[in-house]
Amino acid sequence: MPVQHLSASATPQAIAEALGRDGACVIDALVDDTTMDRAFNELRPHMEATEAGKDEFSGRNTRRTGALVARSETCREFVMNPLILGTVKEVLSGGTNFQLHLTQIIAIGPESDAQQVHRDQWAYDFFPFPKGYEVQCNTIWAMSDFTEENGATRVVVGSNQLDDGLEIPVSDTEPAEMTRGSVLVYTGSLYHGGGANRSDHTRYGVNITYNRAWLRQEENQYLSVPREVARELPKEMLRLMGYARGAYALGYVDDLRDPIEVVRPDLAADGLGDLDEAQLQAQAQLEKLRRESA
Ligand SMILES: O=C(O)CCC(=O)C(=O)O
Ligand SMILES: [Fe+2]
Repeated sequence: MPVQHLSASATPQAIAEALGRDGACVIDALVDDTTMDRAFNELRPHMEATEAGKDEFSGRNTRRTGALVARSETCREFVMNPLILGTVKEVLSGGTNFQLHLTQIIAIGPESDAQQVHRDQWAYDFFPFPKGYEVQCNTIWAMSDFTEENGATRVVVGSNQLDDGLEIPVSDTEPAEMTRGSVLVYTGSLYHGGGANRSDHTRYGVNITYNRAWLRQEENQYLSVPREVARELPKEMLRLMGYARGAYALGYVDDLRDPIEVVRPDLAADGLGDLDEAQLQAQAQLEKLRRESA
């Protein structure tokens, strides 16, 4: 079954519904060519300086360039895109908060084989999260047209509903073809992998993923984005990067301080950041647990 395409005017709810059913969908033409050109030019020197992967999974002819928040103003816009954030909020609902998990250009060079089919949530030491409980909501922004020939991401539509730990052959997947500026959105439970590149040019995708804030981030935002850069970023972006508590207690600094104060001392007066909300949610969770066990 091919992956469903939605227009950029779709609602977060409609996108989340497609993800709940299929584990993946494409939002067509979310940004234009000029925007993608800008992102590409900002990142070109960093991509050129990036070495190819050192194992089969990373791809021996694939370059993965990260720290996009530090390196590309345009990618900051991608990270904060309201339609994407609205969708993530829907998919990861039922928890206190979510955060940025990783940012990475994936440049699959010619003559690359297909990547092993996997679930991104296997990064969590293969912990078998319950079926239907999503811990990640992920995006790949097409910086090139994605075609079957040049290594479009390969997906198994509906595989979010399958058992964990399956070995799925590439022949059971299909390419999520899309035009440059479109975005593949998928859950951490979707079986997928980078496609083989049989063309003579590199396939560029911008992988930006989000996860529940009680889990560790794949890309360490505190060390990937220098303090001098972080200091200049909008508060909402810092919160998303992890300068916030995950639920009630995770990630505070020294005397239970809100971590955002370390980069933005002026925000100390901002109060407890998202703690108020976290306290309310923690209380509600506790009451629910008590009701269930009564
Ligand atoms: O580059 C792609 O199309 C997907 C890569 C991927 O799934 C991964 O590295 O986890
Ligand atoms: Fe993946």
